[in-house]
Amino acid sequence: MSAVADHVHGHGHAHDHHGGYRGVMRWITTTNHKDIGTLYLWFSFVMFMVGGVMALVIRAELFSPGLQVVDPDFFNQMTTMHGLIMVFGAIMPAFVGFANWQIPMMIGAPDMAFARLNNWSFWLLPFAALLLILSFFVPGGAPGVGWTLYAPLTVQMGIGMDLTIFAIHILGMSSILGSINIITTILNMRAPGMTLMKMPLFCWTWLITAYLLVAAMPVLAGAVTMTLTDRHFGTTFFNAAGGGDPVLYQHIFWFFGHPEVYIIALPAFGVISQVIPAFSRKPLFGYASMVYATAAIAILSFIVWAHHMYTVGMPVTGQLFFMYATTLIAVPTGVKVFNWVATMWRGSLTFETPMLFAIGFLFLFTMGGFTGLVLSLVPIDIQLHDTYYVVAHFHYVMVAGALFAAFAGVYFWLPKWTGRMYDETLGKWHFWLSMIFFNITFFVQHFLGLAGMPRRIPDYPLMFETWNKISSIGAFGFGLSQLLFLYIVLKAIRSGEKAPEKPWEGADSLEWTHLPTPAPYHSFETAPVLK
Ligand code: CU1
Repeated sequence: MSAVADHVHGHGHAHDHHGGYRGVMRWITTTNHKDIGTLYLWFSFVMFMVGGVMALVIRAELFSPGLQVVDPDFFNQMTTMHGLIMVFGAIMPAFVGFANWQIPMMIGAPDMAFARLNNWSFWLLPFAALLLILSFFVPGGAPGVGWTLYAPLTVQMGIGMDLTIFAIHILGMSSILGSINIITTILNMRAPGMTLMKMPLFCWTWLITAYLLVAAMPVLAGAVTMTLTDRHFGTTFFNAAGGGDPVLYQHIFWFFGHPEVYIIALPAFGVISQVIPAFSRKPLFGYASMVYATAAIAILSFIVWAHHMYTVGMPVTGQLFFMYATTLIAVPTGVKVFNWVATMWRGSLTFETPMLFAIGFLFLFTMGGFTGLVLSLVPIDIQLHDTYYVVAHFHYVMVAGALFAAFAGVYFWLPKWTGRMYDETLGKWHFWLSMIFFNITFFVQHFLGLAGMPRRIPDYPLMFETWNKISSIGAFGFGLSQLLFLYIVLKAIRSGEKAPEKPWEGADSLEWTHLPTPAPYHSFETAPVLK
């Protein structure tokens, strides 16, 4: 690493080995994008474990028919907090962590545009997480209303609901501030020669995601604020008795909620679009069409929200509009999947752990997309609404989609981030265990849903027992497999072999993801310095 680059990018790492007060203060006050990226990623992992334990409580209860592990109230609190924590605490911060690490280096910027704002964006998160956890310990406990926080149930909940609303405001602030930072950095701080259409695709997906966040998060803030005033200040936005409408809540929530799906998915697409070219030793196929497909998905994501609400009693015209608009999203998504496969076509493929997770993503995310297409069809959705089919569908998108992409990204960039290699054999074990247990957990949930098992209910008739047992066994296997991931990362950091300059045998992470035009820099560690 050159002295200049070290000064620009490596600041802070010199203090790595100071413990105690200075060590703590360094992480609290850091304005370095790499430090903040690391904080985001570790925070995300901790939340992933917390949300994961909640998932296991749910699966333990559903292992057998009858009530045995938890009472229905606590079960509802688990489904609610599992969802909120995984979406806002685990998945979103993971990709903001990737953004912090990668975007400045990929576009040749010395750091993020607003370095101190960046620090604040991160440090808001632990307080939001604390509020969510705290809600379990107040009278009435956490709100057991589902992560969607539907009215009118939310109006009747205890003070835990208010803590949750406050937490969502803070999470939203963090996301909006982070997005402003990402947009400003990408639009203003690219190195000379780094035009927008030369950026690695990961930067494009985050630029578009950041706009989605700025547009969608305030809508969620509005929804929970209206809930708050309905609860405490005598408004009746969602109360029919006062002239309001509970369905209004669902419209507002899903106007945020559907773009949120793509806020999670687009950065995952970005990671996959870096990993697949690298391990195919070919530039990304159809770069421009990838950019346009990403933008098209983002725009379409704002006009499909009511596909979550086919059963509320909307006019057939409305159902048809939202059905056609939703099926339209399959077109740009298909363009992406085609381009990933075409990138691999006749490439010099190797199958290290990041590529395994990327290919796993490709298969399973595409399957989640297809079940999404199934659910977009009104007559089918009316049958499957609020069943385990829906749960299976979005876990293919969230776990095998977003989480597998995050794993691909961690294994791919860990050598660059830490200077050390992870244990490839153990990495492959982590992939195969995750792949197998994921499918044991979630594939069978399609059958449960098709047979009519409702979601968010702690008990079920005997006929659902077999698949539930299998699903629960899979879930515990999946959970345990993630401890292996923690071990692999810690082992790499502490005693991993020194990583070569280009760890992937000629497939440096940047060279192969650009258009043929030479990028302003080729090596990760020697980013140009802006004069
Ligand atoms: Cu949706």
